[in-house]
Amino acid sequence: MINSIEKEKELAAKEAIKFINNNQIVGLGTGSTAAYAIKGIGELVKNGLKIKAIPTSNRTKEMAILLNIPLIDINTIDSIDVSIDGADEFDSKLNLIKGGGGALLREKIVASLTKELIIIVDSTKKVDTLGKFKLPIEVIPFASNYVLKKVQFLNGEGKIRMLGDTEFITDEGNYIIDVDFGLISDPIYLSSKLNEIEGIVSHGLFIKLARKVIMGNNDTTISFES
Ligand code: ABF
Repeated sequence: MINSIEKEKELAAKEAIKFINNNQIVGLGTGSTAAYAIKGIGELVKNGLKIKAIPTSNRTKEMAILLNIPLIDINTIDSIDVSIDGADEFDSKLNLIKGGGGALLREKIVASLTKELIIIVDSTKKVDTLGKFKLPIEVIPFASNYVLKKVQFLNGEGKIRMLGDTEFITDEGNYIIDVDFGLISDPIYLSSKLNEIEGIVSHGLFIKLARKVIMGNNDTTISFES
């Protein structure tokens, strides 16, 4: 028996893949909600949908290969038509916190190239103010301690994400620092300050990137548009 949260993820994913059309370039997100969308896209491809996909992580790439979804190298294209991805939090302005899955760098690059970024979530992800979820920040290992100190000046308390006894390593070979900034009243300001810190490769504040959020809500979905 699939639980209600998983059902909400599945409903959101099913709704999102309706926006994919033939001959499009499609960004494939990372995480458990995005996985439902990738499975659905695999079915559409099996039934004749012609797309080229760009995965946002190695694990998404592996899933796409297993589902025979044709892939294309991101460095051979100028834009992406539609991308479907998950999120950890979203607010009323469709600003997001992403990166709980550790794929935020490639996700943000794909999102930045995407004309129509569709975010799919269950109902636990909607918040009035971002920040309950600690903000993931991708840093080069050489700068991890330096960045931990710099974020303290922004009232953030960070910890290097571990996997067992060693640091979690991203697909690009970097570390993730998860930072508790408390509730983030001005995500645009915080994003701009983080962008100034040397050694930060990317952070999980996705500002003005999402065009649509489709949220599973009990046995239906609700769509939010920017
Ligand atoms: C990914 O999906 C991440 O950016 C985000 O952290 C995660 C959410 O995972 P899930 O859909 O499993 O809740 O895009």
